[in-house]
Amino acid sequence: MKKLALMVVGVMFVGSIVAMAQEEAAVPAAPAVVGAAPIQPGVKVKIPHVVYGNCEDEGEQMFIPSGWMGSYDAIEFDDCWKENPRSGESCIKVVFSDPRGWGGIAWQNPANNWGDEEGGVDLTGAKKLTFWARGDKGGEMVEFKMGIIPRNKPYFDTGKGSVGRVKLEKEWKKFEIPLEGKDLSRIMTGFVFSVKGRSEPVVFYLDDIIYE
Ligand SMILES: [Ca+2]
Repeated sequence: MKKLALMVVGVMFVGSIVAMAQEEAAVPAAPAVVGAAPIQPGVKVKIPHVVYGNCEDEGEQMFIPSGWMGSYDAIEFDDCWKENPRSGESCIKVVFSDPRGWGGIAWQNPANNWGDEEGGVDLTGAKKLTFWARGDKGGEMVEFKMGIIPRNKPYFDTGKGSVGRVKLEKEWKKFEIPLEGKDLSRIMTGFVFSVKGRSEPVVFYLDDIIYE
């Protein structure tokens, strides 16, 4: 069982490197090939669509924070953190404690899908992805994005967006990834963060991740 889990993590890691390399290259998407098979859309949801609000909402979640990347064993993830949530009773607390590595989590549909299985969510109509974040001390650097499954995968993300790497403050602050004009008909990875390690553990909080 443990061996299987490690194999899955290995595949995830390779997938994330490919996704990062593609993003850094910033090559414009190739024009659609005439006669290519139409893209199968994801499950249609109403907008606004809440990716995360409170841990009690878990039964309704479309996107699952299952895609652990990089130094995944240095990530602690608690989506029922009760101290100082931005809304309701809970928020997400993340601790990353590999000083030399990087780590991240992708929210996937279904869980553990890196684009090889059918899935995805149709978020057509959303104009932005908003979320709230704060750092434990202030000054934490974290990158946020969505749509990281590249087009060479059978079930790729039809659209992607990012706020880049941002500096968090000690107080809750709202961030926004603009989505107007993007094809949101099949979003496989609804939310992604990645963080580089520092000499001390990087601790930050997230709440109210919403397509609106
Ligand atoms: Ca909350």
